[in-house]
Amino acid sequence: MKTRITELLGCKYPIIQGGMAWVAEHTLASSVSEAGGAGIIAGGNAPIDYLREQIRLCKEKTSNPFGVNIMLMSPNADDLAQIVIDEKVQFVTTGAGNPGKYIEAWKNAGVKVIPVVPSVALAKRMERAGADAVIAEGTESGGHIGENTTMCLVPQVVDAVEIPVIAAGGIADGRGMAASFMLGAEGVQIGTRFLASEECQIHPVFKDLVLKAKDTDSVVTGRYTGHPCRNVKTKFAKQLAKGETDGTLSPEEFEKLTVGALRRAVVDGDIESGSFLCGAIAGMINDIKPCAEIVREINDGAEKLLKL
Ligand code: TUI
Repeated sequence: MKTRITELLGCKYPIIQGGMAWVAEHTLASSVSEAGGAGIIAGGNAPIDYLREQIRLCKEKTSNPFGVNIMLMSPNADDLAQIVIDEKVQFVTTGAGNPGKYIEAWKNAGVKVIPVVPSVALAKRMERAGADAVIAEGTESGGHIGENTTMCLVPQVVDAVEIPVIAAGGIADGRGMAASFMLGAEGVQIGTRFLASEECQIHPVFKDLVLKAKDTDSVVTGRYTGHPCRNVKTKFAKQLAKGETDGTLSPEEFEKLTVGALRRAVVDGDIESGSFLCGAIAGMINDIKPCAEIVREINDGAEKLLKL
């Protein structure tokens, strides 16, 4: 399917991999790009040398376009934003904030800019600031989320801006992609489905949690800290959610317990104190496949439905 997104990014399919902190490293990103999608390396909270190395390793594995996600709450965001320019990365997605102050420098360097937006207001601001596209991300997504759902947010953003819109949140197969296109999206961003890919480097315990998850097995924690995150409903996540709701855990204690929790989940598979970020669609994912198969099946499934 050719859309303004495949044209913008120079990829075969309008399927963009989510910029999952700690998860989206060069093996996953290059595999998605080699499959004809748009792979992404996550800057997350990483040190700048780590990101530079990951970009270089990715270039060795694929000559197809790939991008970098800048998590704007990172203390290193300024330096990570500059590395994207120095390394001539094709496109950047941003999350957890307003990337306004970087957009001009990225555009001047020829880097395509695609901010994640949780609202119509931010989508319009990003368009005015020169963004090439936006990702309208619903609350079904894993990780840091906004309030509105994909079904409600995507058509409202599509109506509000002229630039192309990528839908995200709760999309993991051809049906989700076709539905997104019916809402006016011209691409999809997919995270959780790629957690259960062969090339994804997360701890096997994490993959198993995704495979075993049912429809009711994700929970949002951290609303009261201002950084709500959707996770697999482990005992740890349930404890956090309970402490938050019944007032037995102060926001300070919550922050203390969750510092380093992404790393503990992804690297150590630590079920006792790791935060296993994942989307509400995890219940639908029951097998581990190569990225190439995932990308092809989602695209072909959507194409078939959209031609009906
Ligand atoms: O960024 C994400 N998902 C993430 S980031 C992350 S790492 C993290 N760790 C601890 C605390 C918080 C994050 C894990 N998952 N998705 C994109 C996204 N962006 N979702 C929501 C937003 C967002 C929220 C507010 C984007 C802009 C925004 O605007 C605020 C403003 O300044 O207008």
